[in-house]
Order: sequence, then C-alpha cells, then structure tokens
Amino acid sequence: MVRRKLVAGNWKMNGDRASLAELDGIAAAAAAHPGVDVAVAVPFTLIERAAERVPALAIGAQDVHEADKGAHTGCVSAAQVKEAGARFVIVGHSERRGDQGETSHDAWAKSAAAHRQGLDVILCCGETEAERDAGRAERIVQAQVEKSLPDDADGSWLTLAYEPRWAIGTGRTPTLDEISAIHAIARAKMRHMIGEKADGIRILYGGSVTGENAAAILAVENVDGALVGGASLTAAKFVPIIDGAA
Ligand code: G2H
Repeated sequence: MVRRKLVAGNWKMNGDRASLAELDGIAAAAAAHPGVDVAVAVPFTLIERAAERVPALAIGAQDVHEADKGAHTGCVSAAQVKEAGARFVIVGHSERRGDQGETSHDAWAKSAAAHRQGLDVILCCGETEAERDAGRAERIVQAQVEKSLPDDADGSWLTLAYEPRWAIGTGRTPTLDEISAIHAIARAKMRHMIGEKADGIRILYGGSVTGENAAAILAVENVDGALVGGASLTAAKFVPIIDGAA
C-alpha cells in the first residue's frame, strides 16, 4: 500500500511569537511538495497564532488530557486545542513518559480523547537504551503498541511514531536495518490487532533526524515519514528534511 509521507515537527518547550516567522519558510516548502504532508506541533501558547499565520500548514499540540473537561488544574483538553486551531496532537512522547510518568494506557486514553474531538493523533512508542542493550527493544515496542493503539484506529486519523529514547536529541540514530526491523514489527503488531486497517497507518521514525540523514531514513521500507524535534525549530534545518521526503 502506498502511504503519503508525513514530516512532522515537534517544537517541544521551545519557541516564542518571534519564532513563528520560521513557519513561513516551512509552509512554503510544504506548498512546493504537495505529495508530502507537513505538520508542526508547537507549544500550547503558540497554537492559535501559528494556525492563523500559516492556515495551509497542519498545526498541532504536544499533549492533551484524556478527559473532555473538568477539574484538572494545569491541563488542556482536546477540545481546547482544537478550538485554538490544532489539527493533531502528539501523545505518548517519550519525554512525557519519562518526565511525567505517562504510560501506554495514558497514551491510549489521550488518543481516544483526541479522536473524539476530530483531531489526528501521532502516537509515540520506543525503547530506552537499557531495554535495547538487554535485547528487549522489539518486545517493548510490541507491548507499547498493544496497550496504546485504539481498537478503532486507522490511517485516516492515527499515525504511529517509533522514537528510540536513546536517539532523542542525542545525535545518535539506530542503523537503517534496526529502524526497518522495528517498523516491520510495529506494523505486524498493528495488523494482528486491527487487521488490514493497519496497512493504512503511517509509521514515522523520530530521534535525531536531520537534513543530512533524512533521505536515507525516509527511504527505508515501512518508514512513512519523520517526527523531528531540534531540526524542526528553524526553516533552514527543517526544509531539507521536507525535501528529503519528496
Ligand atoms: C524525538 C525528536 C522529536 P529530536 O523526540 O520528537 O526529537 O529530533 O530532537 O531527537
């Protein structure tokens, strides 16, 4: 099955109003490559301005609460980010698993909450360095997918992102063979869970993707795009990755 490539940026806790000027160049690159989907998840505070500034670009959030509303001080709901202009949300990112103790079950509940509001979801998984060194990477990813993939998932709203935690922001990446192996296992697991619908779900690779390594990674079988952190913060660094997906 042919799946459109998706290049998604994740600004994490970076950026301010002035940074939104970077989106102009990113939107121009997206327009120049109509065969590639381009998205950027910005901090909550920038969603509305970003969506207004570059309406053709998919702007997203980096988290939502699993409840639709209520007494959850400091949290933000899927409906709220949607009203601000978000079209998608990243859930289960390893930094939230590590920093906030989020689990795969949390990622499942947040995916469902986002879907209830009509948001697309980028659902993250990935092993730690210790888990890889212990030879458990494949089993960890299988278990994360099993616990976080909603039964009604399909490619019209959900994308999976494989991000080995030890490759995030470190400049280290797995070999192309290691990426290929995990992506194949993740797809097989999804197929086992939800059948042929799994074939329409894109699997992104994330972790130290740059303009230099993007084209090679994006050419790997079952790699349907990239989730990009540090290199998504400026158009100068992000546009070559979009070019590499075209
Ligand atoms: C992984 C990735 C984006 P970076 O977190 O989610 O970040 O590209 O900085 O490794």
